[in-house]
Amino acid sequence: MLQDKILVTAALPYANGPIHLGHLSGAYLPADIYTRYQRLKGRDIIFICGSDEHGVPITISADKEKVNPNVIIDRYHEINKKAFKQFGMSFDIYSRTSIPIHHETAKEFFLEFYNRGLLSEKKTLQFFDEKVKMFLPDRYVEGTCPKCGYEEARSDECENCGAPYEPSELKNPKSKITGQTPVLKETSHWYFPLGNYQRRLEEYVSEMNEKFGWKENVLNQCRSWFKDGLKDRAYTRDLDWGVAVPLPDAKGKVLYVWFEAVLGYISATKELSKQRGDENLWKDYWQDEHTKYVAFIGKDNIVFHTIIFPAMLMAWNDGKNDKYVLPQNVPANEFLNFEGKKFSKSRNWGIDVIDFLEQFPADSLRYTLAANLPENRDTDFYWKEFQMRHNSELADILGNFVNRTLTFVHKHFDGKVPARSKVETIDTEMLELLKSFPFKISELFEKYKLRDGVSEMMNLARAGNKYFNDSEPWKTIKNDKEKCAATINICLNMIYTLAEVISPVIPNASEKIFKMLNSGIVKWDDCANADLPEGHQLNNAEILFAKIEDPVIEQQIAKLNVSAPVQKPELQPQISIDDFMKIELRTARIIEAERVKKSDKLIKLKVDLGFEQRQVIAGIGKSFEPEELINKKVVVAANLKPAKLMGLESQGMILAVEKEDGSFSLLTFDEKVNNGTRAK
Ligand code: B3M
Ligand code: ZN
Repeated sequence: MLQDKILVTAALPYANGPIHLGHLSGAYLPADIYTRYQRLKGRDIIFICGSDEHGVPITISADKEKVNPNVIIDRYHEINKKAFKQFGMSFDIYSRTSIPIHHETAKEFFLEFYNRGLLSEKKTLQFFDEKVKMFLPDRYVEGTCPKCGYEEARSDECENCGAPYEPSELKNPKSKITGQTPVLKETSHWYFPLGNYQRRLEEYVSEMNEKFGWKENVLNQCRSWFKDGLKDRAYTRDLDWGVAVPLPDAKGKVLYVWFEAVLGYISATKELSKQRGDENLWKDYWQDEHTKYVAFIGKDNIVFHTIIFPAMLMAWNDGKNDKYVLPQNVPANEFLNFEGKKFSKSRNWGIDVIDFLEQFPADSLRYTLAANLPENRDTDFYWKEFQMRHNSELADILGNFVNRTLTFVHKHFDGKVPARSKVETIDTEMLELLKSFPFKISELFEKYKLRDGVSEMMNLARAGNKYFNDSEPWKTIKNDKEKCAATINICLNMIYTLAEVISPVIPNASEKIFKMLNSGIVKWDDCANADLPEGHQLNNAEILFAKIEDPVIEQQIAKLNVSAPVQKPELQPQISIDDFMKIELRTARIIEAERVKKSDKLIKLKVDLGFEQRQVIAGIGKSFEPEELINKKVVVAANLKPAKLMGLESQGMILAVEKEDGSFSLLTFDEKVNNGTRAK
């Protein structure tokens, strides 16, 4: 039996920057295609989204610009809302987590857990910046790793060697806000006993998977969390931006952003209830066991939607309250990259959605992204592929089929649907095939195989062109007008079905086609039986997709290679020439290289300085294989005091630059320079 209601949520993007194409591919476009399709199926569905406006990502952006976080969230909430609208996202509501109803909802959940004694208060030591009187979250502290000596380690974990440690073990800690040395101060937080829910969560995931087929990438992440064992999690933070912890003596504490952000889906639905003047609307979806709840997200949010949020809902449901539905499926996508690399705002790699849509039609972007969704693995957006999909598929296959048929009707049949009285095998076969498409696409969409559904939709247009070619109406119009009429009648009905099945993916083109057909959209299941009546008057043909010329695309590619202005870094205080000359920079050739055991970062090198050979331990293991390093001529800081890394002595340092993605590029010399030559 079909469930009668569907609740769809799409991850709430942080309102600290503009969304890019990767976000669209990861969660938003799949959610929109699915929702639009379900609406055509006649299902009772609501589609919820909004801005995530709390958490450290917001405060970091605000600090960078030296403004109040409100300025940041107001700005990006509006920008992203507009971008989503232009892209054709058909949310029922695009809410935000700064609204009072959300604060109330989040507090209600917290208090429910607190009052039932589920939360335990634990004391820990955390860094505190006395100058700004604030506790520093992990990303706000930097220091030297107690294990490997890496100088940009975070307060609880080293990015270089991966070692976890207590904040008190970090050497030379510095506050990123003031640059001062923070002190360790006792703080207390409320912990949720996530581990107690492990067994039930495992059962939940496996039951949902058995019944509804979860994606392998999602199951794998769940399994690995279960394997490591779920641990208690602090659901509060020391921060002054967020939902205040609703307890006395909790000044300066807010709810952990992920605790409240997932509840944002519920509060957004409550807001929708208000807007629609229907107090119970949100309960009709969230608290009705017949609701099918589908949460669309990107791969970095999986654990929060398959473990953290379900555990919260289970905990709530254990009380005597109305019970919430849990996600029935979490069809998370992998990432979309851009021209072979990760999107990066600071490196000017990628394009904002609004900029894109100022120059190209939303449908072309939707189609290109949909045809290449990262459903099972990361995929890439390439400008050239975008041009190809637009020109060779949307214009040459879909647009051409519609256009040649409509033009033909206007030329030879006065723009009226001709009769289908003389049908031959080729025609009945075509009609049979036509009927199968909506079912095929339906089956794929129901299983979240949206990319395959999209390719079927283009296959229908392909079949249309083939049928048109094989039937040769330009010949039959001269010698068998009745047959010609049947061909064109069938082509028009194919176009009708096409207009319907493309609607979830490219809604604007769909609307234009229906207008040309002087007709309107019907229920999905009826579209294959569409029988445009004989004599039905059609409207004029319109070009659906104008070609995108090469120079337009080349201009976009050229923009990428201009590097973005980078922020001026804080430079060290000036030094004299004499100070500089104290550093002995000498050229050396790498003669041996091997990985340091139990470290993926460190490589043990032997370098030849001409006057002697030295052992140097370099943290470049993630960027190079040892073999690649042999014979490279590098620059060594040769008068550094020896240091020990993982028990091995390092007698110098190799000069390298760390790129933004964390990988290294070595400063090298050509082989004509003698070993041991001084660089100055
Ligand atoms: N804001 C993370 C993100 O934008 C987070 C998602 C919240 S979903 C409730 O990727
Ligand atoms: Zn380390």
